[in-house]
Amino acid sequence: EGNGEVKLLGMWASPFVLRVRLALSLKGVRYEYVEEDLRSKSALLLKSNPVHGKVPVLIHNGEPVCESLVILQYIDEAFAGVGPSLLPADPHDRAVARFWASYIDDKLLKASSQASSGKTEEEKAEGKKQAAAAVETLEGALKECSKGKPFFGGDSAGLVDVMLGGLLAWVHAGDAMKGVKTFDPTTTPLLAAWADSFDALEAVEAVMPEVGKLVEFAMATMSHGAAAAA
Ligand code: GSH
Repeated sequence: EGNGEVKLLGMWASPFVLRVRLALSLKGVRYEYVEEDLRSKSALLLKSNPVHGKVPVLIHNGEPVCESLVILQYIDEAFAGVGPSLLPADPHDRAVARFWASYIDDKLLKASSQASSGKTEEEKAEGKKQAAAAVETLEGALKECSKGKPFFGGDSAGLVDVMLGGLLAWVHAGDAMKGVKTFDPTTTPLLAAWADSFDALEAVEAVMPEVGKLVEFAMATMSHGAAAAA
């Protein structure tokens, strides 16, 4: 009611799409979800994101918005009257939240993808090391941003929570496959507690993909890649 027409072009396993679904769910914005086949992209996707041809794309009253971090900030502004804000009110607090949101893409995500798809074992090991360092840095950021509350956004989940939360399903899937704990309660107690609190939110549960399905998807993609390389 009153949101206008909201459509999201997505792919169920995409952590970038999940960010947007989390934000819409937390704010309580109703929307139509359209699943894309990325091997055979729809005309609507190619027309809406002609530069990258990637999901997510949010289409609001016929106007497309691309890039997950841009979409999240758009959602906060365009639906300011609906549900809680993702960004805090104070300009400096907003800047800090945006800083950590970018850090998650620039450092954590880059390092993690190098850890899993680096060209050499050395490259992978370096990615793993950098990802671990980024997680440690985020533990410190959580301490400062949350001021003793459960989320980066304080009492409720905000921009940084949604950015990291989008990766959470894949963190769980990766942990299950490797038998590790990325957000270890002994080394990163705040992030471990954060993950539990975030997963327990009703709005989050409603959109999180099943970890088992992601594991299956990862195995299928990996054997695909191995077959292609052979
Ligand atoms: N920086 C983009 C964002 O944050 O939205 C990344 C989006 C992205 O990589 N999307 C992938 C995609 O659409 C799915 S996870 N890939 C299709 C392609 O590259 O052709």
